[in-house]
Amino acid sequence: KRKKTKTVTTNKIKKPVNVAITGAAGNIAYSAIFRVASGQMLGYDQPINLKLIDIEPAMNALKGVKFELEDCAFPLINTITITFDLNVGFEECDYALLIGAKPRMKGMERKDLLKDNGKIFKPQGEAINTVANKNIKVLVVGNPANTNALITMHNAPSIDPKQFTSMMRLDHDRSIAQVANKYKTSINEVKKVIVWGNHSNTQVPDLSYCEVSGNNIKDIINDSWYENDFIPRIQNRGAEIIDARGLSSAASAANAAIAHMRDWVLSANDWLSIGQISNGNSYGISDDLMFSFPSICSNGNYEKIEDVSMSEKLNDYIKITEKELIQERDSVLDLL
Ligand code: NAX
Repeated sequence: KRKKTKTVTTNKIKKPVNVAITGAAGNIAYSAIFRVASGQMLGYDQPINLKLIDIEPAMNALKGVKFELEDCAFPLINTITITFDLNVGFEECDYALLIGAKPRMKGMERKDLLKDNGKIFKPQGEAINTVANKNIKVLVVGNPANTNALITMHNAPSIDPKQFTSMMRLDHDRSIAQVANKYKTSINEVKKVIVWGNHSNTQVPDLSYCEVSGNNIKDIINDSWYENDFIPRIQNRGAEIIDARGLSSAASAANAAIAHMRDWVLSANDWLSIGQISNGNSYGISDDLMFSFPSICSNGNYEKIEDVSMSEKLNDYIKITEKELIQERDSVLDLL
């Protein structure tokens, strides 16, 4: 007599995706990698092949990170590769967090970093162009992030420029936190914040469309708090953290990188600030800059929110951040 077999229904298991992280032996990566591995970036049902990239002298330290990752026994981790070979690290890569660069130390200006760090991103763009998947999503964190993203994009001509972004999310989240603090309300009540332009102290945090508990707070931009406290606070928050910690922000930067990629892949119900290629924008910003615009994400894509109107004063500020990005780009023309 034959026994009846029971049919068991299982959830379909997703195919692993390849996630590359550069600067993987560094501070931001140490805060980011474990959260990515736990599913906080791509979802708790998405298996991951982790490709951890750093320079050759950092391989021993990176081996230690790999050991710790293994010891976490993350169920979503399929494989872990550590490498200094970009063609191995970016092979069939689906998502890349380009974090590796020299951080700005006390007293150092971002423009000092430009020359040194720009050189890191040209070969990375070339490797992404050759070996990564064509639908790769790239987030550049390493400073100067916007111009480094532009260099990476230029060196990967076979990939849609829209797949390259630079991180403004930390500035965006800092703005939300300051507004929530000012209005003595929770983070969830603050919506439609914008940070325009460059991730530097010329960035333009804009509350013209901001809503707190559903009410537009645009009049706040005429308040002295906006001009004298809020804008400089956000523009100089990185330096404020370096002063206090003696090190640049790491855990908050990692958090912002994860949130940026998560919302790009899985969507978010709010405006976001995303450094993206400026071509064809409705704001009169020059083409060929990685410029932060207000954006919304859906179905794995982001779109600029067009035709947000702004005061003359904000427009003047935006021209300053645009000018800085043009100067940054012009100083690395040999890398584009
Ligand atoms: P760390 O110095 O701790 O780590 C950097 C790591 O990058 C090191 O392990 C180093 O060996 C590695 N690296 C250097 N050259 C590399 C290359 N060619 N390929 C791969 N890896 C390479 O710096 P950390 O604090 O992690 O900061 C990393 C970058 O993020 C810096 O450029 C920093 O300025 C930038 N930041 C960007 C922020 C943003 O909002 N966009 C905010 C935080 C942070 O300041």
